[in-house]
Amino acid sequence: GSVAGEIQRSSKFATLNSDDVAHFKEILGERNVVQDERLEAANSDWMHKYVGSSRILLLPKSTDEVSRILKYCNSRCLAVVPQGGNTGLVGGSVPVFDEVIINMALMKQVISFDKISGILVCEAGCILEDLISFLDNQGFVMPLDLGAKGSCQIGGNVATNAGGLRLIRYGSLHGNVLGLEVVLANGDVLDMLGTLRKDNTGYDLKHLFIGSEGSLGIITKVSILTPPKLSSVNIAFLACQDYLSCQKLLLEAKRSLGEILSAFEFMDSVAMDVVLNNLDGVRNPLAPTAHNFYVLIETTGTEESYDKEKLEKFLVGSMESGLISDGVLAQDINQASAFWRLREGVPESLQRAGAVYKYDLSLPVEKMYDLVVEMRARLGESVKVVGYGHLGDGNLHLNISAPKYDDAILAQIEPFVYEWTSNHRGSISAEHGVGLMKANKIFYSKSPEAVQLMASIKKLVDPKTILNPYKVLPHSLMSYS
Ligand code: FAD
Ligand code: S2G
Ligand code: ZN
Repeated sequence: GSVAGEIQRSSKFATLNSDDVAHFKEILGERNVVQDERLEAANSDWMHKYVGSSRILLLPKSTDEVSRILKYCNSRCLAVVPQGGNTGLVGGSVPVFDEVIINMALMKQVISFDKISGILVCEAGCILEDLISFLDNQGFVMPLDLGAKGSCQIGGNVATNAGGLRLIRYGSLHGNVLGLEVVLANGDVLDMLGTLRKDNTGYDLKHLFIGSEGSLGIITKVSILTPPKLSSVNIAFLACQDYLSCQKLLLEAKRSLGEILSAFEFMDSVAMDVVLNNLDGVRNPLAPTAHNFYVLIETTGTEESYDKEKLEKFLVGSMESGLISDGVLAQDINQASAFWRLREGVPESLQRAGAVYKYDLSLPVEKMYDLVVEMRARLGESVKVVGYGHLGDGNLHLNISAPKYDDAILAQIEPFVYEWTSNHRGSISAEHGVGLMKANKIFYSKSPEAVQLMASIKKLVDPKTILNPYKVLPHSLMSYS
């Protein structure tokens, strides 16, 4: 990515030597110290846009091993990058230079599950999809779902404060996470693994680590409140002629579907074309008419007939008032999955289409699509400008798809897109985090005083700044040189 080209490896950090390798093998055992071809995947992010040059990948199996590794790295001033499923999209999960990679994949035990309260305690390396399946058998659901569920880990979800497809219903991880166990840079284990819904005794420190992107500590255990699985889930795939109708449809959905609304996603016609042209086995259920916008609505309730009647009434009303120009209600689980595939498949189809510049923005809903229109005017026909995302959360995924990465294109996008967002008092990162990509852009969305306090907290908790250096905070405040 562009930022890496601008920064130098900090001379503060030691370089890995054979004693270090021997020490890691003593702690982890030979097998879980990796220096073979598996390093290549660990050094490159999901988009293959950010590539590091780490010479070692460590796979701890327990909190104690994480503690002993960090204590050692801290004493040696070896920089480290905590890694989960490596599905992050802002360059936060891979080394910039030769940082030691600590991947949590082996720490994937479910520790306890309370079938009455729905409180799950598990290790950070649990893959989201595995937790979804585990809970399904218990009659519960995870309070988040995202397209990366097959690889992302709950530790990475918490570290990035991942939003995803159900935030409109279950809220953010700041509300669902009840406790964390975190290992600090010096090896101290911070046990905040409470399972209480309410605990007002002192500062609620876990919130510092939710969204800290590996820069304040390594999350080793998570305690999370999981909602009961409800029996009636319905999906509708709708078409709108213009963006204003999408907004009005959102308001109408909140009003007339109310408590059963559980997802409200939108994608424009360019996104639909990219999906249809790059994924196999998908089709537009509202063809052959081409529409300008598509909306996926999911309801989750307890009474199938009641919910279906409510949804059908909403669809008929929206059709009559012209808010939607077409629509279809999934008749079975296959159709429901096919509708979700169209939405969840956008990132993968963009990846297959070529180079992609991703902007994950929070914006006032009424203004959101103006930016897509302005970007199209700015960039012309040589690239595809795609607008989609979690409209219910005011979260736009603006993706610019080009045949290949080209700094001339980047120069037309940045800083324009950040300035536009800042001028509309939006956020330059709604859910993906800041990572490496936006470490020096944080001032577009946070005041200097707030960023200064973040840097002070960072230096208090990680004085040698060995945890995920060059990420999240502006390099000017972090004295890497
Ligand atoms: P990684 O990518 O491995 O790491 C992400 C960050 O967290 C890094 O800074 C890393 O250092 C840190 N980290 C990882 N594990 C730990 C730990 N145990 N302790 C401390 N720090 C840690 N994101 C959304 O918010 N919403 C979406 O809807 C969404 N959809 C996606 C769809 C696709 C197809 C893809 C590829 C990605 C999507 N993402 C989405 C982005 C990404 O999946 C999330 O950010 C996810 O939470 C990252 O989890 P991970 O385990 O892959 O973490
Ligand atoms: C989604 C994936 C990231 C992107 O699909 O909700 O978070 O911009 C995104 O492709
Ligand atoms: Zn998203």
